[in-house]
Amino acid sequence: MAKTMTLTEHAQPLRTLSAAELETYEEQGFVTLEDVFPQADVRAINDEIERLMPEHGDRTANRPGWILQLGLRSELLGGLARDERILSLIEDIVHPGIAVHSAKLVAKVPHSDIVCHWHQDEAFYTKPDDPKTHSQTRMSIWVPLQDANEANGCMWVVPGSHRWGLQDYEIMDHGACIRKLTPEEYADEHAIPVPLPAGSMLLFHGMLWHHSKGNSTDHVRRAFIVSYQEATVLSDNAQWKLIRPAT
Ligand SMILES: O=C(O)CCC(=O)C(=O)O
Repeated sequence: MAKTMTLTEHAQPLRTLSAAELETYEEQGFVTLEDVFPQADVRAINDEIERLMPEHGDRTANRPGWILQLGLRSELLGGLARDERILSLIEDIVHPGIAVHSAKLVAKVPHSDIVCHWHQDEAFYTKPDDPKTHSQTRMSIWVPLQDANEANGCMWVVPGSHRWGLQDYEIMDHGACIRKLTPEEYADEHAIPVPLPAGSMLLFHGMLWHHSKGNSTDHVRRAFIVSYQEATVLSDNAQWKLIRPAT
């Protein structure tokens, strides 16, 4: 019989963003937090991903090892997207109410030169002509499931770029994130890497310019990424899930 995996009970009281962390998020467009999930949870999540991979793992050239619609494929990982440890950290950013926009596993297989091009998540989420897709608070959390560093393809960001609005992009035929920002050279010049230990968290604004490079190591680099938006945005995205109603 398949073993049922569970996550650890979360600590009480739940952690919220400090005033300084919230200020960093507002000014820089991102903030990092260490030790959000204990290593026992990171192991349980990786075990669940191994279980899902044969059936649901992406085998395309651009996104090997990714799993889209992750929250819908696993009770454990759907529950993780609704985990109070995450919600209490984002509730001062995402309001009124909280809804999931999407949840997925993003991966860098060993010895891969597949980049995730410079992009803004909003370029994928907002349809300019459809007000139902316009969110004021949309943001993502990115939780590395292995220590992420420059060698295995950690995230890179351009601090403050969330303030500059939606940028022009071109559609690429290769790479994991195909809506590539056209100010790419500017991004490369002003970017900083965001290395993070497994179980920590990068919280970032839907407009923040970000990307990741290849993985030159012998081991996979995975991350659980969930995008949230205020519950009043009635997206027609099939994955849209209300977590906390707007009160
Ligand atoms: O994990 C990565 O390499 C980047 C993923 C990403 O930026 C995204 O899916 O929007």
